[in-house]
Amino acid sequence: MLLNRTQKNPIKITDKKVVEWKYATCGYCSTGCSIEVGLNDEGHAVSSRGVGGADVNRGKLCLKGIMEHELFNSAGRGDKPLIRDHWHEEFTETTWDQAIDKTAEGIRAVQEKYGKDSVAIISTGQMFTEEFYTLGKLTRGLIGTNNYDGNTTLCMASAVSGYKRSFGSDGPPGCYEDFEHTDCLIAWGSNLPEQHPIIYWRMKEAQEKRNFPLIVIDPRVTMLAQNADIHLTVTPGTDIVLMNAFMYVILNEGLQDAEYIEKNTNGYDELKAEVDKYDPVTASKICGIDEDTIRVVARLFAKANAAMQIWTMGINQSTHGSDGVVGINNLALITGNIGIPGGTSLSITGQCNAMGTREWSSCSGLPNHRLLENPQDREDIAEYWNIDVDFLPTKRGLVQTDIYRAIETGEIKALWLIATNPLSSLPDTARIRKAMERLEFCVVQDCYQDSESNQYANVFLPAGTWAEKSGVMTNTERRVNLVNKIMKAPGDSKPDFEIFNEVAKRFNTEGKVSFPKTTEEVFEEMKVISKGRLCDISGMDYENIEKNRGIQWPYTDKHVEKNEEPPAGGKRIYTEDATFRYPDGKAKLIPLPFVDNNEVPDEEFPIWLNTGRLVEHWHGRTKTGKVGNNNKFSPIPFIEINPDLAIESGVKDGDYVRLISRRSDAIVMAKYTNRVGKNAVFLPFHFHDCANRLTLGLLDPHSRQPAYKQQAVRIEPIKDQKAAAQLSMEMREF
Ligand SMILES: Nc1nc2c(c(=O)[nH]1)N[C@H]1C(S)=C(S)[C@@H](COP(=O)(O)OP(=O)(O)OC[C@H]3O[C@@H](n4cnc5c(=O)[nH]c(N)nc54)[C@H](O)[C@@H]3O)O[C@H]1N2
Ligand SMILES: Nc1nc2c(c(=O)[nH]1)N[C@H]1C(S)=C(S)[C@@H](COP(=O)(O)OP(=O)(O)OC[C@H]3O[C@@H](n4cnc5c(=O)[nH]c(N)nc54)[C@H](O)[C@@H]3O)O[C@H]1N2
Ligand code: SF4
Ligand SMILES: [Mo]
Repeated sequence: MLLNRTQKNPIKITDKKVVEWKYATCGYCSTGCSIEVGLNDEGHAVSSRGVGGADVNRGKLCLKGIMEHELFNSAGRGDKPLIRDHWHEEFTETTWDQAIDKTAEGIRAVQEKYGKDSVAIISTGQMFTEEFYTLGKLTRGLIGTNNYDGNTTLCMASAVSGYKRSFGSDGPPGCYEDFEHTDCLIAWGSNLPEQHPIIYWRMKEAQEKRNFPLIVIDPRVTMLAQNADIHLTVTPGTDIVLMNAFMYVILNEGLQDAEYIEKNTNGYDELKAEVDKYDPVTASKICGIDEDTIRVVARLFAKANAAMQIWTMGINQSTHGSDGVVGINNLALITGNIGIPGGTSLSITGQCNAMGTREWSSCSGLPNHRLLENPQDREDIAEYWNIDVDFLPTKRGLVQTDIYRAIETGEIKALWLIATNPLSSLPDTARIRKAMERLEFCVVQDCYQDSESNQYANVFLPAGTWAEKSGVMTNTERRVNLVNKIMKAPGDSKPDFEIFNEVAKRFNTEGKVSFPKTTEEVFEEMKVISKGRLCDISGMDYENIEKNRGIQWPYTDKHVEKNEEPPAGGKRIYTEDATFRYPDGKAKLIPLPFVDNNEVPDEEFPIWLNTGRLVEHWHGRTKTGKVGNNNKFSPIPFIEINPDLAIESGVKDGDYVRLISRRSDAIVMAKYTNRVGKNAVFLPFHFHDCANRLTLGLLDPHSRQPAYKQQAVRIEPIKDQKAAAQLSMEMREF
């Protein structure tokens, strides 16, 4: 008798004995998956699962989400506040009161000696919106430094800047459902299957049903490119030339939506005059895409009933990052593809709450997209916060990348880092190290004590992370979703929100400014100041957010009054004529001359270095490096290298090699693959003291975001493979 499969080799799934599931939103990427954490009868978190009824992920999670409960018990967490007088001394454990006193005194002393702006505060896209809002109030309303920014300058600044320049405000116009309506999709520099796996799944499912063409523009054969109908391996850093050439074809073949342009935009003539310089033949010589392919894609896009563009870091992280975003918006505007189902220009955001920072942190301005430069906005916020309006600066201070330059020049003397790790994430590590050494006072507030930047801290404030606290986050499609507190933060560590409230007590000595005790109360305050604005959340509360598995903004009290359930307000913005955020309601078409200012390969450094991500890891790996099932896929630094280039360089598959740039060098393993061309290598930036030793990080002139993806290196084989292996093993340590 034949045994059937289950009898022969039964699959056993361990019963984790979950007695209760608790609701949260994933704390890694900006997809914003609804997640439930399973607790056993001892209250330990033993499992994570996707939430079936959630519109975003419909029961699914990627391999980071599925392991997320393991973070609660992971190695390297901080559980006691630590202090020391100089960064090269040993830390000593202390009480919260002393650590917070030292923080406040350190900030005050530097401000008294060198002025208010000599202290910089750098936050993140990885806290809750209520935490950003509270930190913003503390920084702008009480501490009073204008040099306050987030790591979002490394990530979303070009998208923000491009949206503002085109539409008069930040705010992505579309949503994931647009995949279900589109007739053509262009993805610029975005590797969805690895970086936003569940958005990819939504896109793929829609594509299988309706078979729309997918065009991927990326110098590397990513997993998304493998699935593309047309893959354009653009020459690194030249996307705007390609955009101009697409527009050349569209405008010169009369494929534009003239009525939409007339009703909704300004600047057509100026745009046309610039675009006319980029005929496909001229453009092809710069961007490396042949003239016929340029014409085919331009026509496909313009003739589609509804056409959509998405993009991520291949565009934002460039010396033309902001222009790239404007170019994408230009293409959308001239073809009438904004605010319609399937027709949009959708920035795929990075961190879980990068959008929340953009909306509420006050980093680049004041809460809810208000501007420091606008007197009415300053008046409004000063009144809400009960502070003197003259205390607020009248224009934005330095961004993160410029803050580091100001540390070098001695303009900035103290730094408070919150949930960001510049020593691993900023370009040119050696330069960052030198800057950190110059600081007179540094506070690091991180959930992991082994974050590299903590080497330079005078005070370490151990924070809770993700579902060790409660609050909301906004995802890529403007969906506000809730994280409930599921576990207590380890040891004596505290939620960031509580830390901010404690620091606030030291600066709010007259008690004039209110700092509510719970994040839910903060959310209620935010609702009030959002009323009537683009990002209006006045119809939301924690209860209806969880019930709906997230609500997209705008969702207003008016919707609630009329009993209109979500998604009544927020699927798309700019859906009607002339609703853009410039005073006349029209969007701007902006000409984009191409300036060739990148570091490019030459004789000495003949190979492009492209840096980015892997599906299993998160940034500097403080989190995923500790989760076995994530870390084991790629525990050591490696490059993707084309076999032809490798053989020419005397490098075997699996050899350790030395990469050398004008800045420094790094030891990595060489992995053969045809994903990269013969003139380029791809290096994931997840490993300590590796990718960013090599990067140059030229800045975009509008957004000041670094160009992490374009620099030049050379490769040297290594004779002593054993020693190199040892070095590489050390780099995996924390
Ligand atoms: N697993 C995982 N997921 C993540 C993250 C993570 O660390 N790990 N981080 C999150 C964050 S914060 C972000 S910002 C996103 C980033 O998400 P993505 O931007 O999708 O990821 P990257 O790998 O940084 O870069 C994307 C692509 O840009 C391409 N590229 C390089 N140069 C150019 C160019 O000149 N033109 C074009 N068109 N493309 C180019 C690269 O080849 C690469 O394939 O991912 C988020 N999701
Ligand atoms: N070469 C290269 N460099 C890059 C990029 C690239 O593509 N190439 N991408 C850039 C981009 S897009 C980004 S977004 C940045 C990311 O750069 P970083 O912000 O430096 O990245 P993370 O490693 O995520 O750092 C977050 C820190 O916050 C801590 N943390 C996590 N959750 C919490 C919390 O709830 N509270 C507190 N207090 N701490 C917490 C983590 O332990 C970690 O130390 O890297 C940039 N750097
Ligand atoms: S796709 Fe992003 S949000 Fe969803 S589970 Fe994975 S990391 Fe979390
Ligand atoms: Mo990012």
